[in-house]
Amino acid sequence: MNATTAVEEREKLTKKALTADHPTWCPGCGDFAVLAAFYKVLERRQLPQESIVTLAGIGCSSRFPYFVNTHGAHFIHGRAVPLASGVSLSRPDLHVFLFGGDGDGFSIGGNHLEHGARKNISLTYVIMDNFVYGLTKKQTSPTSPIGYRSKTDPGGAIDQPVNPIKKLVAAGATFIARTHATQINHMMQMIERAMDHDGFSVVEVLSECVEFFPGAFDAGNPRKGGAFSLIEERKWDNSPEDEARHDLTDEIAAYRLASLPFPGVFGVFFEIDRPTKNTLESKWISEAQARFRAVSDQAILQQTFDRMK
Ligand SMILES: Cc1ncc(C[n+]2csc(CCOP(=O)(O)OP(=O)(O)O)c2C)c(N)n1
Ligand code: SF4
Ligand SMILES: [Mg+2]
Repeated sequence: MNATTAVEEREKLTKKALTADHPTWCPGCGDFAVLAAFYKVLERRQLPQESIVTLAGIGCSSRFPYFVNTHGAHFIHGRAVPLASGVSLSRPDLHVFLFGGDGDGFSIGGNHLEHGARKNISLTYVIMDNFVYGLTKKQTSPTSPIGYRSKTDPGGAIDQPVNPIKKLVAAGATFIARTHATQINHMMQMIERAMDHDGFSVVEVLSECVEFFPGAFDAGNPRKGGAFSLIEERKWDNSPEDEARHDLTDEIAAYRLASLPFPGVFGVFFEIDRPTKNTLESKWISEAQARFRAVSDQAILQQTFDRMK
């Protein structure tokens, strides 16, 4: 091997290379499994390390970027989608991953989530849903079930919770999946499929807060006597049994699956192809640049200022 080859050859991306700070989550927190699944996916995919970005808002789950040795930022509570949108639009060469909680995504960041989804920004958003505000020590979250006793609802929550899948379908997300933090292989599959989707892809992970909502997801965990029921996807193989399988492009069918009683079903609920804002905007930028090919950026700016005088 000559010196040039040695320089060009990349070192394998290992868990060791991807590990940053030691996670500060409580022992047994479901978020550890999500982090382990993410490391494994990155090891399997061998993406160039410098092309990976992990971003988050605020919350226990949003501490994720501290623990991953890639580009990253821990941003303002609920504002991770706009940050990630800017990174994704300006750097189409990067893989943008966003991590956060139910509070960050559906409460304070709910409005941003909807606009990221309808614009179909190219990014992968893993929402670690624990049905509670963990970091701030047990307030009712938008996904807390009715009756959940918390510091903000000592008599039990009274408000109808958000249904994440229905909200995402209605908002216009183009890939929506649901998994459970105790099902590591399934969680990895869902994250990989979300990564492979070009558009606003979201994976809701039921990730237990052992401190403030222990046992919340036992009903979806076979090891705790629950049922982890998978969505059977349509194969389009003209077989009679295929009729009963789930058509991923059918919004109404996704709603129907999302309406099943808790713990519901797991897998991909919805996936369609729709042009991303990334593609539409870059086309628009290159068309505009072609029109002004001979003029420098500074001259264009000056002309604009002159027109405003
Ligand atoms: C503007 C603003 N409002 C409120 C807070 C306080 N706060 C921090 S994290 C959080 C909720 C986090 O819940 P979630 O997103 O579900 O994450 P978890 O801790 O459960 O993983 C709240 C209300 C804040 N940091 N900033
Ligand atoms: S408070 Fe809950 S969500 Fe936060 S680290 Fe502890 S177990 Fe995890
Ligand atoms: Mg939470």
